[in-house]
Amino acid sequence: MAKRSGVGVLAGFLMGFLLLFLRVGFTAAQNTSPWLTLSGRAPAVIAKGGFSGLFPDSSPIAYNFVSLASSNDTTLWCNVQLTKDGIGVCLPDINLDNCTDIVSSYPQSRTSYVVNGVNTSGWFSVDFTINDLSQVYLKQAIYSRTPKFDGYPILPVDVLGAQINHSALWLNIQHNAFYTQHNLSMRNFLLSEVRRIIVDYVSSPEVAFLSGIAPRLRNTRTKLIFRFLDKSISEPSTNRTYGFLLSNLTFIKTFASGILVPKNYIWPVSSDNYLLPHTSIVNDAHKAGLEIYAADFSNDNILSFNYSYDPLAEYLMYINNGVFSVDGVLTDFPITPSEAIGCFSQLNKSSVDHGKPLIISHKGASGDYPDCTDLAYQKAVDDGADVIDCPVQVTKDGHLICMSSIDLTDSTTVTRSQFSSQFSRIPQLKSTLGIYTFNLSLDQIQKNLKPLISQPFASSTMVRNPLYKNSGAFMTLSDFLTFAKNKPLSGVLISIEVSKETIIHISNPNEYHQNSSNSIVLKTAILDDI
Ligand SMILES: *[C@@H]1O[C@H](CO)[C@@H](O)[C@H](O)[C@H]1NC(C)=O
Ligand SMILES: *[C@@H]1O[C@H](CO)[C@@H](O)[C@H](O)[C@H]1NC(C)=O
Ligand SMILES: *[C@@H]1O[C@H](CO)[C@@H](O)[C@H](O)[C@H]1NC(C)=O
Ligand SMILES: *[C@@H]1O[C@H](CO)[C@@H](O)[C@H](O)[C@H]1NC(C)=O
Ligand SMILES: *[C@@H]1O[C@H](CO)[C@@H](O)[C@H](O)[C@H]1NC(C)=O
Ligand SMILES: *[C@@H]1O[C@H](CO)[C@@H](O)[C@H](O)[C@H]1NC(C)=O
Ligand SMILES: *[C@@H]1O[C@H](CO)[C@@H](O)[C@H](O)[C@H]1NC(C)=O
Ligand SMILES: *[C@@H]1O[C@H](CO)[C@@H](O)[C@H](O)[C@H]1NC(C)=O
Ligand SMILES: *[C@@H]1O[C@H](CO)[C@@H](O)[C@H](O)[C@H]1NC(C)=O
Ligand SMILES: *[C@@H]1O[C@H](CO)[C@@H](O)[C@H](O)[C@H]1NC(C)=O
Ligand SMILES: CC(=O)N[C@H]1CO[C@H](CO)[C@@H](O)[C@@H]1O
Repeated sequence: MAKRSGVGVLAGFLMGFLLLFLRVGFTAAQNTSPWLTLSGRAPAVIAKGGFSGLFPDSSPIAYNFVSLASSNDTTLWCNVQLTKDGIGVCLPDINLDNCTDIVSSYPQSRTSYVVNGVNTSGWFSVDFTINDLSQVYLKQAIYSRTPKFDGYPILPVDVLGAQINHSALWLNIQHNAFYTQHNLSMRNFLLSEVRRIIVDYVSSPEVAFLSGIAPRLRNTRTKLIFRFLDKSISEPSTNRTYGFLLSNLTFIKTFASGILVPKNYIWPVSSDNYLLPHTSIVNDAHKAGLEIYAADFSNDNILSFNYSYDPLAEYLMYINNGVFSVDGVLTDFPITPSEAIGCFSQLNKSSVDHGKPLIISHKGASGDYPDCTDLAYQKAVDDGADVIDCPVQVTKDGHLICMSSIDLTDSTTVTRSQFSSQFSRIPQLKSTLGIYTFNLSLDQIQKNLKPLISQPFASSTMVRNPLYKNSGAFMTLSDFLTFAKNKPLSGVLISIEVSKETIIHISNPNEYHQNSSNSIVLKTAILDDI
């Protein structure tokens, strides 16, 4: 499943960008093998507040960017709030303090209201007219994302529908009960809106709201979608938990044509971040005649180790797993599901190029297993790499071994072995101390050391799968070539990072260090015939 996991580890969303620009012009799939969605069509990509992974959620730039960086059938999602004068605007949060700079224009207007039974303090759209809000600007609400694009105006739903290019529109009505308490009618807003603009989907977590408008929207193109929240939360109009409501999808079908669920309703994740077996909800929903959409996808929040931080791998688990496909995904980064659907689903594995560009592994699938081990190379082959790579180092007794670093402290447990004190300082290689491959014999390495998974992003808390941190076996160059012989590869790459010559010729150790940390190979060879 993890198509590219470990095969060159870059932040997943950046890869998404690169791939898009290589592949502009693809269309969402019209494959020969049918999708396992309810309709048999490709799953929908729903851009939550536009391209909100990069730009402030619901800003004009976030919505406009979707048409540049997503498949052309992407649906735009707007989370509707109502102003004091009854205008619908797109804002991701009922509390404006969370997503705008309102505190600077209206510092005195903080209030508290009960929202679904919870006393909530902040700034609320019910206290401001659309004119008041013209002085308020959107800001990035997730602090790990860039604030560079803060400062765009709040967008009325009308303007989104009429002036921003899109192929479909999804309005989410999260807080009908709250607006009703404030004498504002979401129902009236919506019924007048559908006369002015085309609304493809309306979702809400409130049963009474959807069942109330369902008769009015029957025989229109607007689909009603019931949104499930966390299973323990009570649905405000039935006073039943969402977990309870899930047990009767026939009831949901009486007023909705689909459901939207948190993604963990489908693939639950354990408390230590491993993916548990999938539930039966997708097939259950389809059996009940309901479409099912999955929410909460974002490239910078990939929690389960099973995905190796590869958001593409995550989408493929929901749309191309051989058992079911959701009917759509709600995402902050619409480019990635666009790729998953348009480029990486239903690939013909037996065709020579697997339908994709040449993929060269980076020390095997080193995001999943310790660098250059048998397990890392096997995973790279399983993931569809075309070329696997061996950085060659030399042992004391002259054997050639695949090892990502000449310094054993980088990728083995040498510091916890009987050789832990055999440090040397070799300025041509490293300004600090190291224990080098050429200081131990092959036998000493294989018998006494274990591989150690690399952790290039551990400082940003992206820790690699602890289950495999010392797994796998070291491989000599000869083991590597034997392994590669019968595999469906187009070649191997052998890199010689440090030769006698380079050590002699590099006089400035910093210069070498810079090259080696970028893994630039000084001599490479692609062998077509293994
Ligand atoms: C998307 O692009 C494809 C070809 O590039 C085109 O055939 C299709 O009509 C477009 N769809 C929409 C909704 O614009
Ligand atoms: C958003 O608002 C809620 C209260 O509605 C608050 O608990 C939360 O901390 C806020 N988040 C941010 C990012 O401001
Ligand atoms: C809600 O919280 C605010 C601030 O914490 C407090 O002043 C107010 O009295 C509370 N309202 C209710 C109804 O509990
Ligand atoms: C919408 O897209 C069409 C065709 O791609 C283009 O001609 C038009 O200028 C776009 N409109 C806006 C408001 O961007
Ligand atoms: C809503 O309207 C009712 C009846 O007209 C009134 O009693 C109530 O105070 C209003 N509530 C708000 C929040 O304006
Ligand atoms: C919801 O259920 C709780 C406890 O079961 C009860 O106290 C409350 O009155 C109910 N609310 C409504 C609106 O039925
Ligand atoms: C499920 O909902 C349907 C339709 O509302 C109803 O007829 C049926 O009795 C419900 N089943 C259960 C087990 O509650
Ligand atoms: C996730 O990874 C764990 C550990 O490798 C494995 O036991 C589990 O089966 C995987 N989950 C799925 C759904 O493949
Ligand atoms: C997959 O590719 C193989 C080899 O090119 C070809 O023979 C086969 O027909 C393809 N299968 C499909 C379903 O396209
Ligand atoms: C490691 O090997 C180098 C080169 O042969 C040698 O100079 C150094 O003393 C050795 N270090 C140890 C601790 O054996
Ligand atoms: C092979 C290679 O890329 N060598 C580079 C090492 O770094 C120096 C200085 O940064 C470059 O000039 C070399 O081209």
